[in-house]
Amino acid sequence: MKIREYLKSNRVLIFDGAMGTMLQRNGLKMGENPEIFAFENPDILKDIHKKYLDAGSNIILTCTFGCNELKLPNGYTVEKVIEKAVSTAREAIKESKSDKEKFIALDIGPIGEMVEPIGTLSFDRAYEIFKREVIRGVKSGVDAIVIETMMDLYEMKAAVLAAKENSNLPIFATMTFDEDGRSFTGCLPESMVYTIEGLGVDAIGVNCSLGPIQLLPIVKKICSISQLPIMVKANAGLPEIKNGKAIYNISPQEYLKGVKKFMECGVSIIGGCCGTDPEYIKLISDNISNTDIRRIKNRYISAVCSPYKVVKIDEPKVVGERINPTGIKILKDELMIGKKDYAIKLAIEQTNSGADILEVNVGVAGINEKKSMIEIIKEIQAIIDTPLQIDSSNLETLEAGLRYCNGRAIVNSANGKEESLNTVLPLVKKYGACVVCLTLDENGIPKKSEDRVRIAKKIIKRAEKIGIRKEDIYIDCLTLTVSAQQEEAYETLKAMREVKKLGVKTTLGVSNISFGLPNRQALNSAFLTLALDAGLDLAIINPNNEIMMGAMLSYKVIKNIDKGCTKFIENYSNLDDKKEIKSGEKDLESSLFEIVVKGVKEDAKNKTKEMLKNYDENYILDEILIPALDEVGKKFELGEIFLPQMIQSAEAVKSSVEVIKENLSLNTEKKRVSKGDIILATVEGDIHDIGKNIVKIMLENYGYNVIDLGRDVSVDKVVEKAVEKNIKLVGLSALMTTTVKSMEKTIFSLKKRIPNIKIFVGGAVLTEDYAHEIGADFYAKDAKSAIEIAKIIL
Ligand code: B1M
Repeated sequence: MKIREYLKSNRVLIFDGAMGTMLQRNGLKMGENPEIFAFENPDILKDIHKKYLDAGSNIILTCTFGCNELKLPNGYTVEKVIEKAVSTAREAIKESKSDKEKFIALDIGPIGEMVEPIGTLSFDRAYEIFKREVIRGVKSGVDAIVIETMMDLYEMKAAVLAAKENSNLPIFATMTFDEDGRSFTGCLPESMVYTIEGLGVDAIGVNCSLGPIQLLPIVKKICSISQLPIMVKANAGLPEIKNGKAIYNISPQEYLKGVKKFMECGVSIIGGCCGTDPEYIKLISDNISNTDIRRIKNRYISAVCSPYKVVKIDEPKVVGERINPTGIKILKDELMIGKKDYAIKLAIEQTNSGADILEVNVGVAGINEKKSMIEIIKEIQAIIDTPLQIDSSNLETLEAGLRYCNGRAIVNSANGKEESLNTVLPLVKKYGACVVCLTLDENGIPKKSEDRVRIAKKIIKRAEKIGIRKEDIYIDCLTLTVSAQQEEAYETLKAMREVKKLGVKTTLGVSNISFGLPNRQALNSAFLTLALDAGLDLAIINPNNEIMMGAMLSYKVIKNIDKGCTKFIENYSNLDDKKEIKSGEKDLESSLFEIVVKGVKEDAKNKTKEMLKNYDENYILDEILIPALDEVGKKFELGEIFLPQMIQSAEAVKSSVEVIKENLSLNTEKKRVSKGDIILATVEGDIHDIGKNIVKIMLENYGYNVIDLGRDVSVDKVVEKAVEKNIKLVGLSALMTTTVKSMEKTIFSLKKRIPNIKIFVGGAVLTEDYAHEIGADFYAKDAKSAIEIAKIIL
């Protein structure tokens, strides 16, 4: 039986358990590369595989988790290591005594470097790295591909696309979540399901990081929405570090209890991750091999998402129409020269006004639309968590939008023309998107509702034929202009009512109704309300328009969707305050504060330049930038924003600080005799350097020569540099409780090597007392205190 058939059967599929801990038991040292150890010791690897197979695993993972071109040391290629890993697994299968069906899966883990915007690795580069692994896995003859322990949805998407586009093998895709129910980069399990399931994998699930008890709520969530077989490979509990080793505290019996709970939720693929071994797998196999799996049949609800936000189309939703150069001159001009500021502004503004989804259209004659779409999408999704609708009449642009979108998007649009059905729908299917379909064909837009419904039926049939679900089709019965085609305008609403009966969703660009008439808002809002009553699901409107949003909110109250009028009250109880905000009377300081919190780099730069005309640098730093970052920190802690957004805020501050730095150097004499050398560094393990950089600017401005060693600086590097340069004063920065330990170590080593050296320390986690406790001579609460210290010592 092939794996795909197996997955359709009633039987549970059992994976193996941990590889790393098993290799450690057999001689792998801490810090040693497991893939290389296994490559050099194939007998050990074969023995581990055999133990898992004999314990009852149906499917074993090749020892290739970290086998990518960035991680492997010189002398070892991805091809060589994968080939050997697969052949060793195959030998183990041959020699195993188990009479179960047995398969080999190519194991693919994270690259080890973060993909943009969190890291610097491009999406395309990540794709190429995974592609190389997939190609060799296929050549070596694996039966399936397992992509596991992913923490970033974007990286997962790159891996899945690499697997799909370069093989026909079954794909199992699992991500790793923390106890707060999100991945390390903030991705929701629901976002993983909607995005990855759409891409056409065979099974989906979770692995690593938590034990079965902590994983259960996450597994339940996945089981309640997924349409696929679900896989879980938990850790043997939460690890405790003892003598530098991770100790896992859950016994095989307890693990089995967890497995049974997973299966009650509908999980049908089981294995073990860190800390588990053949004993765990044997117990699972002995106890559940003959248990029928509980197939889940969830009602399918169409949804789109970013990694951080899922928008279910289970009630009328707003698609913000503003990122579209037609009629917005600034946007058009900016797109022509490759600028993205205005598009970002529109994205933020519409999200703040209540858009559930943002449409992105960059169609300007004479520009490279595909490139522009990719750039805008990347910028928007680095800052905003609102899901996207990609709008273009150009197929390449649509595909680019779908490919680089981090999450699940809507395509705008397909229509009843043969060409569109043959080209757009396959793209929608490939990227697992939803699709807006216009009821027009080679003969244009039919006048009568029956004919529009006929086209809708044709589109639905064709979409379903290639595997697009009805629920993911949003039929647009097309708004006609009342001033020109008054008789046909109402036909749109009639068609919508009929189309709704076909089990699809509907959408409309509303404002076209009033073109050429005065008081357009009156017509637009009346039409919107009528359309909503005819079954409109996605209203493509300007969310900044209060009358339109008011009509939407009112409709939801009257229709009993907004229970207890909660949203309506929430939105309108502070109407007066809102008016004040809209009138643009906010002062400059709070604007820069908000710009930083939102993380808009370019605006931060411009606003800082503007502010420097009236305010001094210290005021901007101490009263605006640092409090804004504090706010960002709070939001991060509360789970309101996630790592990518925190990075964008940090970038905004950096660009603002850059302007401040330029301004300071303009106002300071150029040639000055140095008052002495100072080493600055953010300690090992810590990458926060904004505070340290501010201290550097200030010290330089006061005439000191700063040797900046950067961030995440090892103890040895600081000591060596201090010795080499005969330094009298060193400044260390640390921002995390965990890295204060490195600070202590650095101070200890510095003092040991250069007993007379003076050290000052700073960073938000420190206090005066604590600074002395870890051996520092001075504590610098801020940049000004650092200057006072430098004056004393130098
Ligand atoms: Co992170 N981060 N961060 N972060 N980050 C904090 C510090 C955190 C408090 C946020 C939170 O949870 N509330 C938290 C630490 C919790 C703790 O241990 N107590 C945290 C975490 C957990 C993390 C990650 C682990 C998140 C993750 O990945 N899940 C990760 C860590 C990675 C690592 O370091 N290994 C991480 C990553 C990041 C970003 C990359 C996104 C970004 C840093 C970008 C960069 O620096 N290049 C970032 C940011 C921006 C923050 C917050 C929001 C802001 C820090 C900052 O720059 N403040 C921060 C929350 C907060 O502090 N409110 C947070 C402004 C800066 C001017 O202040 O550095 O204190 P500060 O400097 C002051 C003074 O302290 C003093 O002078 C400066 C000016 O007055 N000072 C010195 C500082 N150093 C000095 C040295 C001196 C003298 C004075 O002499 C040498």
